[in-house]
Amino acid sequence: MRIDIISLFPEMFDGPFGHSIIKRAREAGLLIVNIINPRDFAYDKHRIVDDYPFGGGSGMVMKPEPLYRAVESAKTAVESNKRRIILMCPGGEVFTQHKARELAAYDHLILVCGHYEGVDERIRQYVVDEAVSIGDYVLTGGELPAMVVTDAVARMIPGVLGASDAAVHDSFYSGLLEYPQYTRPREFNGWEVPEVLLSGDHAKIERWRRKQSLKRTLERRPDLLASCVLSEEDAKLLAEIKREQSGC
Ligand code: 4FV
Repeated sequence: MRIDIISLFPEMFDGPFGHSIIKRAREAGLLIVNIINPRDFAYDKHRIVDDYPFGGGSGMVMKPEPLYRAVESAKTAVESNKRRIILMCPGGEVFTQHKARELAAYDHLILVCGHYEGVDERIRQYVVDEAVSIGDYVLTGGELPAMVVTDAVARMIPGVLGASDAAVHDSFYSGLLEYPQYTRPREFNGWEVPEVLLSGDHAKIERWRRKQSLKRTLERRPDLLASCVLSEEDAKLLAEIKREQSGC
């Protein structure tokens, strides 16, 4: 997969994309990340990329021309019929694991990072395919959201997480919160590891983990429980959890 990111601050990406899993994925050629600075497409003497909002108001708005040309340069640089152009902004569809899996099916993503008060509306209207938000809060720029999307999508690329099925055990993969994880030592500060995990009985361990995921999701994110597909076994486990919670 190739991800072109349109940003006025290319250096911001050095850190997050220069370490660990993303760095290895890039070195392995599983992921190409390229940052394009719209200022390189501002041809006036002062290379202006933002201007005052029509109609007045505080702050500056990113101009359409440098952004348009930057996106066009990314489109012409790569032959692709599975491309998605996304504007990172608070008004977009809220990003989820489901969205990450959907975007991982493309082979070319172009992520447009706004800054200041945002980008000229004609970019959202005529240049991008969709807008995506990482959450209902306002950031100083679209760079952090672009990093979040890149990280979550990269994990879904086969081979990026090493063990091919690692992502399958993800939180949210099954729509439930993840089960608790433990590692050595067995006892720490008098804090024990649940016996079942040391039993070697994989069926019991799988059942315990599924029950823990259901219990956590019921307690912390019942909204998720409502939207995921539960098996017969899950229904039995949920009844068991509720009985235990009601002390019966
Ligand atoms: C944002 C978000 C976000 C808004 C104005 C950048 C800022 C500035 N993007 N999810 N939340 N963007 O706050 O994606 O241009």
